[in-house]
Amino acid sequence: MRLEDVLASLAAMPDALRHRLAGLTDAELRFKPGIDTFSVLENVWHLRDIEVEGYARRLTLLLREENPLLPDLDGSALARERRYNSQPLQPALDAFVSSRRASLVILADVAPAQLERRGSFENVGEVSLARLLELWVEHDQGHLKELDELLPVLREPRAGHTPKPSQSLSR
Ligand code: NI
Repeated sequence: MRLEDVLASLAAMPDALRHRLAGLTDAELRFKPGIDTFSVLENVWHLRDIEVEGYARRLTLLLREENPLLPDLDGSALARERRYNSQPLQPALDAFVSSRRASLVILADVAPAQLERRGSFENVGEVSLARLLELWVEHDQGHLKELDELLPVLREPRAGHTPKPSQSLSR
């Protein structure tokens, strides 16, 4: 992906997320179609934690340190430990959006040569900043797809199929 496409995709995520959350009731937000499938709310808290404690942190490490270790995160463990499905929505959404905006400000000043900076991404292997940005976009897109499979089920729970277990729980 070209850098400008990556940045455009990352910048579009807050609105893409808000669009999918619009009009959902509290019960719909928290509805879990299966034990291994995230609710809408769990998806949003997961995105918040992966954004703030995952990608924003990895971006800083890659730009500041030589060959840093970029920690992975265990998304399903965090969802249980932090009781995502018992939390309010708005703080997660606000924190996601504000962290994403701050990262985009940093990324706007990244020089092409910096895209070749490298680190060791736990459970993934050596990555360049360019590759990290692609993984970041893939993570967004994976969760948008998951939400797009879940939302029709919320509207017609009996008619809908059961969504597959949550994907991209880590990283
Ligand atoms: Ni994920």
